[in-house]
Amino acid sequence: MTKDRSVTVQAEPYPFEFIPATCALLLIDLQRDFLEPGGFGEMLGNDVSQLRRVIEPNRKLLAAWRDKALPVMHTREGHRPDLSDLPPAKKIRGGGKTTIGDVGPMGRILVRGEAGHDIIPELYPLASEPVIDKPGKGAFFATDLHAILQNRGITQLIVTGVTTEVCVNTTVREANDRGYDCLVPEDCVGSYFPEFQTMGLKMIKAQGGIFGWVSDSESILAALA
Ligand code: TIU
Repeated sequence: MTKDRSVTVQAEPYPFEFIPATCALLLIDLQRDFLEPGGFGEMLGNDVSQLRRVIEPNRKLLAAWRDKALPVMHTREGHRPDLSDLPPAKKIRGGGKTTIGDVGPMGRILVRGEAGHDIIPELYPLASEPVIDKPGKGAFFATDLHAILQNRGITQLIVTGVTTEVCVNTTVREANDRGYDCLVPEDCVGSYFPEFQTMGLKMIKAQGGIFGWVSDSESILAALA
């Protein structure tokens, strides 16, 4: 592989062509609060085991990106310890007894610096990989992600992480509106709800790829080899 030459991945609705040097692997919210028991995801009533199947394919994709010194970025959903960036509507949403900012089993829920807010050890960022702390579901809202991508000349994204229909979908839509091509490997994104996993992926690739492309990690690794 030559980093500056285009490679082609089998994808839907049609093959995805990308230049590795300017295509970032963007891992969305692979945080303990979402993937481990006792966190925010479980508090919302979800079965976290549904998400854990994404860890191994993400690990392989991440290893390939690192091996070839291609751009990698991570995001985390969460808020300042004083909760000044937490909209009151988000704080009370769901009507539960314990909400964002309250103390849970892995520290204060979705608060920066707390154990549950951090990225799972299996996919932990290297010091050289930017980590974008985001207060919303989309990775572009109220963050410097767009500036970082532009400064590095990145125009295409492989978007992975959780959850498919919430933070991944929102981020892909935001990226698409800003002119990025997005490819989503279906085995690297997860939902607590099987039907949302299916529909969340269909929405991306429908209508000729209205928001992007869908493929899988094996196809991407094969293209890079
Ligand atoms: N990261 C992300 O998707 N945040 C969520 O709150 N997702 C849910 O599915 N709840």
